[in-house]
Amino acid sequence: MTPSTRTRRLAVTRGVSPSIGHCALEHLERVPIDPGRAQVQHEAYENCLRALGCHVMRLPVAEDLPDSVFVEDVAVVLDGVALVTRPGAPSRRPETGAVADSLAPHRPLVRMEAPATLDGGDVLAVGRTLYVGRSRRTNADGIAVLEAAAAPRGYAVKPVDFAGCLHLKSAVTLAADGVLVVQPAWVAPDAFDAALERIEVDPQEPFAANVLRIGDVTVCAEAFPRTRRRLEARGIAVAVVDVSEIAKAEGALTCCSLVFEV
Ligand code: CIR
Repeated sequence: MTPSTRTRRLAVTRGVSPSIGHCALEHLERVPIDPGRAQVQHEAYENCLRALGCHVMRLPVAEDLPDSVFVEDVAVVLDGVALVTRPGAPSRRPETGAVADSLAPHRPLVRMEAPATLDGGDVLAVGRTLYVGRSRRTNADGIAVLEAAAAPRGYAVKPVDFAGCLHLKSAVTLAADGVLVVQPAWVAPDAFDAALERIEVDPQEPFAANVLRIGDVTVCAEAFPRTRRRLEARGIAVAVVDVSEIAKAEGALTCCSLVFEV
């Protein structure tokens, strides 16, 4: 590979807002969140991404945007295009500007307009297939806008029903090439290509299906050792981070970054 064709992996993140305690919630009871502790965990998460070869581009903290650490929801970055979403929660719509500015040097942008809504947490990319959760945050117009942006770049969009959690990626993510980690109580495992292998979360760890694949390593949350052992038993290399404070805001691992090649 010549230097001119070498790619690097970028991870866009955003510091934890001091107002995170006022976050949007769908399924969790509101409990106090320590912003300082969440920020320490977030920095450890960023360090984990760096250790896995990402160049971390951290956007400035937005004091008045409680959920702004969850950058995944405001954009879907694909090969050849980035869709700036219109998040389903109105309180989150002002988050898009800073993230769009960070993506503009790297991808042509498509901006979603009303009445479409979509949260990036509902979009699971498996190669050129985009599974999209129909949720309280992601409506049919949002899915249509995603399809219009993605199809010309060779992506197929497949809507998926799920229930019981905030986003599709709370229920299923990619644990390795061709391997899903799934919470079967929230999404039917047969909603996905039959060729994909499935690892179910341990029944004692309902929130363990959100893992973050970076290259050949899968980042898992410290809170879910049983499910992590299932991945390890399958031969998957894992890294572990503690996101317990961030989890109180109904966020997890994929939510806190937008990772893509440049
Ligand atoms: C929200 O309700 O939008 C935030 N409190 C949590 C968003 C987490 N994002 C994600 O799962 N992709």
